[in-house]
Amino acid sequence: MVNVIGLGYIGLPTALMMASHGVEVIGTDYNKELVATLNAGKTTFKEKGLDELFQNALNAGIKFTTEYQVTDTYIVSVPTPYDKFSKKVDACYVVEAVKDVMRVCPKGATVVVESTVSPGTIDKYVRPVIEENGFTIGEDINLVHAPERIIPGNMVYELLHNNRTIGADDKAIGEKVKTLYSSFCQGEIVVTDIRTAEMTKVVENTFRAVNIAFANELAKICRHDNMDVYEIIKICNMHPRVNILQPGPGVGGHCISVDPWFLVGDYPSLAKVIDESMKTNDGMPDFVLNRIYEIMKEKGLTDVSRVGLYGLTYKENVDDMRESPTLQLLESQERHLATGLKVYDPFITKDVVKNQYHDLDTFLADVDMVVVMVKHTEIRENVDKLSGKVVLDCHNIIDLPGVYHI
Ligand code: SAJ
Repeated sequence: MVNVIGLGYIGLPTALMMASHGVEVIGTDYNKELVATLNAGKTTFKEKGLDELFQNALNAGIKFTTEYQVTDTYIVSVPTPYDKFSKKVDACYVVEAVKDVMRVCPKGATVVVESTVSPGTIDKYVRPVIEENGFTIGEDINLVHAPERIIPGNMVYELLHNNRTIGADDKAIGEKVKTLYSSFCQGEIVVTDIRTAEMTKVVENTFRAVNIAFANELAKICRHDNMDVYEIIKICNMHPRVNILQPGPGVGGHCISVDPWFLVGDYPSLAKVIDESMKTNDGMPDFVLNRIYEIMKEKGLTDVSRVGLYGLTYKENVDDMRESPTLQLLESQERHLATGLKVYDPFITKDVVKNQYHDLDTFLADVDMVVVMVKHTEIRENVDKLSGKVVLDCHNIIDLPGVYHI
């Protein structure tokens, strides 16, 4: 039986996927409310295909509890935040979860850490926890790092089809865990050592962060001299070896806006390009705020409360607001002692910020200028409702005359 520890954005789909593919699974989370929701037959976040997967897993007998189980395999998928000052990984949740596993696990158990951690974290923080409990790693407990790779918005498909990395001290243990993941994973599964697995995960997200930063920098250069960044990227990408990403209002989520900082924190004198890239991305909400004031001036608009931000989540068609560019922009606005921007997001049904709306038409009726922060399908399907408004489109998706861009 597999005990999946942490039933959040990664742990829950992973547990459901395994259970749906014939593995006996019990999911554990310390959050009683979350466990109660799952036990009441409801999922805890919106994700394409998740409800169906949940139903399949329930039919297959998955169980949810707050208790750690006595079993032979544990998958730890708890969050790894970063310390905003030191920029280093904060492994406290992983450490606590492994400590709790050590209290119940029998000798011979395998502990798989799926949470993203910076290179060296397992050596520095996880191994000591196991050893302090009197276990010898490799003899009594097998330790494995199998970082997740799925993208919010397409998690279920990617869980099935993405290639995976498994890091283990011992090739045979790596192969054993590979067999477990092969129960559902149709991609290639590479077995390597733990430190390499730690590094690959962080490097993958850093690659994307640096490339988004490049696109954002191009947007700034093009804005400075009034060139069309989208046309330029489109033409450049016709070159066989060029593939530039898209500029946007900032980078959110719990991965690309966080993981690269681990490398900056650990290698401050070496990770220069990464450091600059992260600063560029983090500066985008402020850049958008300046654009708003610039456009308001040009259009003779004076009332900030007649300006509305469309989108609160960190990207399209998800309900996840972690590190969202809109939240960053609102914070920045408050720092400048200005408030009043209106906000709406179809995926956020609870009130989380000031001046928030829950209906597109009412929101649009109350604003003269709309800033498209997130390219949800809803706004793509309602472009006509924006005609007559001043529009700042941060994603180049609104095809109307006179639309402004970042
Ligand atoms: N973004 C841009 N321009 C782009 C692409 C993205 O500004 O061209 C922005 C998005 O709007 C969003 C942010 O970047 O705010 C991140 O979005 P994303 O869709 O690129 O990635 P995440 O954070 O949802 O998921 C990433 C994925 N990593 C990679 O693609 C290398 C996913 O595979 C990982 O599993 C996930 O991080 C994670 O959990 O680490």
